[in-house]
Amino acid sequence: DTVPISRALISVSDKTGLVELVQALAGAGVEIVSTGSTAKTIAEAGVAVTEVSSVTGFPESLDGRVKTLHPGVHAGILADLRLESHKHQLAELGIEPFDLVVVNLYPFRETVASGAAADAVIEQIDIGGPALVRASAKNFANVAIVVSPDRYDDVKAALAAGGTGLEMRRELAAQAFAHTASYDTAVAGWFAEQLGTSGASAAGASIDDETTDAPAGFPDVLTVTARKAQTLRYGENSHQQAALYTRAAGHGIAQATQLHGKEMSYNNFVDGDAAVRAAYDFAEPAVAIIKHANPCGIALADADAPDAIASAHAKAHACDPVSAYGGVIAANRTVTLAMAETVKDIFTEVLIAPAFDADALELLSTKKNLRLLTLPEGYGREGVELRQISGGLLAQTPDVFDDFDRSRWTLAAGEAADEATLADLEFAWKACRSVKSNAILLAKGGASVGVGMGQVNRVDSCQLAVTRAGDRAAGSVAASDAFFPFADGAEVLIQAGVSAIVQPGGSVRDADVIAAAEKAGVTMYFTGERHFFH
Ligand code: 93A
Repeated sequence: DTVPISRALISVSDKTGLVELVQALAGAGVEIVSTGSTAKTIAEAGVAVTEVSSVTGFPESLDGRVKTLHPGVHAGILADLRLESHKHQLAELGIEPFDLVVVNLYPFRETVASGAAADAVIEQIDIGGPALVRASAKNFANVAIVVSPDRYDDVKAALAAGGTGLEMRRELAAQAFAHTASYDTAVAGWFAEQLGTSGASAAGASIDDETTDAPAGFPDVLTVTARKAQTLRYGENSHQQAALYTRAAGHGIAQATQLHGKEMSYNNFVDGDAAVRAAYDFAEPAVAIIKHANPCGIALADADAPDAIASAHAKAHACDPVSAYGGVIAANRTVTLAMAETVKDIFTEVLIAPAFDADALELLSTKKNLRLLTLPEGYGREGVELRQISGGLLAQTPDVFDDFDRSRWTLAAGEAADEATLADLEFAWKACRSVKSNAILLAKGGASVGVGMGQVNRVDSCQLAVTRAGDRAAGSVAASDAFFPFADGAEVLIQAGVSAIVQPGGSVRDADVIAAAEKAGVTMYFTGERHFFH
C-alpha cells in the first residue's frame, strides 16, 4: 500500500514552504513538474524543475487559463497503476504517472475580500487547480494529494519512510474534496451575492466556513469547515481526548485572544461561550459569572457608579458568592483596575472582556491560574447555531434580543409597574435567556439575586431561585423562560414576596396563574415569546 514518491506535480498560488518542500523532494531524487510562477520559484531556489508545457507539448496559454488542463497531465494523475491495462495505455501514450500532486488554488476569497472588481474576481476562479485536486483525490490509491502547506511536513516524513501510506493518502483525499467543496461554495456564494440572492440558498450547500450570516433558508447540504486550532489536554473529563476546531470567519470564544494564563480547557471553552452569550448581548455594561454553563450571577452596572464595569461585577458576584468560586466571567466592557482588584481575590478560571486597562492587566497577570482573554464587543454570535446530535447536526438561528420592544408585553395581572420595576423585569427577562431551562431568575436593581436553573419541572426551579435569593426574594421581580403550566410555580414566587413576574403566557391554565397573581396583588406581564435554552 506504500507508494514511493518519484514524480511530483506542483502548482501553488501560496508559495509558503515551497522551497523547503522541493529541496527535500529533489534531495530524494523526485522529478518535479511545475507551472509558471511555481516553476520559476523552484528554479530560482536552484532546484531542477520541468515546465508542465514541456510535458504536455502545449504552451501555457490564454493568460494562464490553460496550464495543466491537458490529457498528458490528467492521464498521468488518473491512471490506476494497479491495473495492467492502465499501465499499458500510459506506455503507449508516452505518459509518465504522477504519485504526488501539490496544489493550492487561486486566492478567490482573498480577492473578493480585497474589494477587487468583478472581472478580477472572475479571473481568480481556479479551474485547472480543482481539476488536479479532484483527479488526484479520486485516485488516492495511487496518488497523494496535498492542498495545504500545513501538510508539507507529512510529505517530508513520507519521503523519509519510503513513500506515502494508503491511510494517509485516503485522509489527504478527504481533505482535498472538502477543500474544493468549500472553494466552490465561496464561488457560488459570490455569484449569488452579485445576483442579490442569498449565498446559502443559491449555493444549495452553505453555512460555509467563511460566513456567519444566517442563510435565507437552510441549505440542502451542509458543509462545515473548521480547522484544528489546538489539541486540548483532555475533554470534559480527564479520560476523554479533545481538540478545538475553529471556523475561518468565526467571531466567538474560539477566536478569542488569550493574554495570560494556562492553556484553556475544554470546559473553559464551554463556560466561556456561555459567559459571552450572557454578558455580550446587553447594550449596558454587564457582567456574567458562569459555573457549569449557567450564570450564578449576572448584573448591569449601576447608572451612577463611578466605575461601571466594576459595579456590574460586584453586583453579579454578590448574587451567589459561594457558586462564583472557580467561575468563568465575561464582561462586555474594558476591565478596569477597580474590577481587577476585586477579581484578583476571587478564585476565577477565566475572565473574558473586549479589553483590559494596562494596570488591570498587570495586576491580574500576577494570578498564574487565571486565564485572561479578549474578545471584541459585538462578538460571540453566530448567524446559525449548530449542535451535534448522534448521527447528525441541528441548525437554528440564534435566540437574540435584537428587535426587543417592551411595548409588546401585555399586562396580565395587577397594576402596571413603575419604570424602575419595568427596567428590572426587562433585565430579568433578558438575563434568563442565558439560564438553562427550566429558568427562573429573580432580580433587583439590575442584578440577579436568585437563579433557578436546569430543573425538570418549573416549581423546583422557582424553589431553587427563592432559596438562593433568601431574604432578597422579597421585593424582587421574577422572570420565567417559559409559561407556568400550573399556578404552583408562580405561587412559590408570590409567597416569597416577589412584586412582579414576567413570563411568556400561553398556558391552558393561564387563568389560574393570573388569579394567583391578582389575589396577591402581584403584577404580571406576558411577553408572548419564550426563551428555552437547553
Ligand atoms: O487558470 S487555471 O484554472 N488553469 C489551469 O490549467 C491551471 N492549472 C493550475 N489555473 C490553474 N492552476 C492553478 O494555478 C493552480 O491551482 C495554482 O493555484 C496556480 C499556480 O500557477 P502558477 O504556478 O503560475 O503560480
